[in-house]
Amino acid sequence: MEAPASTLKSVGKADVQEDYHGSYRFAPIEEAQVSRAMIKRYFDTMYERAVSDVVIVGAGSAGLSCAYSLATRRPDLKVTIIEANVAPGGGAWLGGQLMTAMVIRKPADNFLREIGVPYEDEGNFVVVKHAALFTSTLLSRVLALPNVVLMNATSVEDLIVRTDFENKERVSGVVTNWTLVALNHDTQSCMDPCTITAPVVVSTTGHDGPMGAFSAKRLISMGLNKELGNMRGLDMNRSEPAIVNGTREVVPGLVMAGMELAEHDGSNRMGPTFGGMIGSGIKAAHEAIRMLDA
Ligand code: 48N
Repeated sequence: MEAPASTLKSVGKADVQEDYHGSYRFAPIEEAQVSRAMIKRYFDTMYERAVSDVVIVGAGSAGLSCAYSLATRRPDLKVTIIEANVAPGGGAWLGGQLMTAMVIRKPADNFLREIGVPYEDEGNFVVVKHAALFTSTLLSRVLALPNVVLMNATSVEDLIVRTDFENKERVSGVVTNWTLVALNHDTQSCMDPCTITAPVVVSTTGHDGPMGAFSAKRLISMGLNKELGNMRGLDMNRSEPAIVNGTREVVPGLVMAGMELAEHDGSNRMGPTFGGMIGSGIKAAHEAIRMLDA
């Protein structure tokens, strides 16, 4: 029921004043204007992105590096990022053991210069003074790109799978729900999800854990893969090239990257160094473009 016009009349010329001596004045507003400003934008976006070109699952360092590389190389593509947490960024807000500095081994420092993150050069590696400086800069660059949409507080609960013309199963999108709903399926009767179809899905959901390694585990439970490789012990020199070089289309339609790939392949972990996540995300962007152009 439309609110009475009188309460939604356009306010006169805003008599605003930015004053910090007691007479700060805002432009007047109607509560419904705030609600409608959010509702229209969010649900128009949700409607438009129900069909995307690439869906990236997980906005950690690998997923965000992929989103930036993909969306800048191919501004024609509709890139939609689905992130379960309210706060995107995954594990990249801190370095290791809650310490704040972030170590990135060369040549991944090239990406820092590309997005404009300052660092200290230590020879074979560089140090960003606070991991949040890297993650917040990368997030701001990604969100400023016109062809990228981030849906946070939203979980991928399943994968859309179709049989292609060769009778092979192909991942063709994701099944989504608000994360608070996804976490409460056992407390309420069926709360059905929504869907986003896309010819390419990039899964970067991180280590195994309550929400992590989502696609790696789902591919097994749906019979598209036999078993989880299970990430091996820490070996920085072995793990980072293995993850970057191993980033690939693991089943038709789905590229896996970042620490989720370590769980899928059984490669080593690298601990508190993030160059492998950056390189894996960029490689995933190249893979997605290859698949779309095939
Ligand atoms: O940061 P993560 O966990 O994952 P990556 O692969 O981007 O980066 C991993 C990196 O932070 C490390 O673990 C470092 C290098 N340590 C290595 C080591 O040896 O310990 O980001 C994954 C994101 C998170 O933000 C999750 O909330 C999100 O994915 N996520 C999901 N989002 C939507 N739907 C889901 N089902 C889902 N599952 C996880």
